Amino acid sequence: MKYIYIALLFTLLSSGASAGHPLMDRYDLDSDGLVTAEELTQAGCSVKDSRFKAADINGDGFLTKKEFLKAKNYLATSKQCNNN
Ligand SMILES: [Ca+2]
Ligand SMILES: [Ca+2]
Repeated sequence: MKYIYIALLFTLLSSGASAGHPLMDRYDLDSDGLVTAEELTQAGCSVKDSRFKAADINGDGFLTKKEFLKAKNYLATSKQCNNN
């Protein structure tokens, strides 16, 4: 049993991507560690383009965990996302 936990922990640590924040896990649908506007839409959020762009600090079209968590209060609120 112990080995299963160790193996699981190792898998989580080595995959690295979305391991970390429950909100990231919810919206990072493909678990690549980045949240796109498309993923937010698929997760049930209505995301205004301007808001996503404001959140995407380096303008690469993806939100890193840092960018996403900074912007979550205006990007992924219960008002905008119907899955909360
Ligand atoms: Ca993703
Ligand atoms: Ca970005």
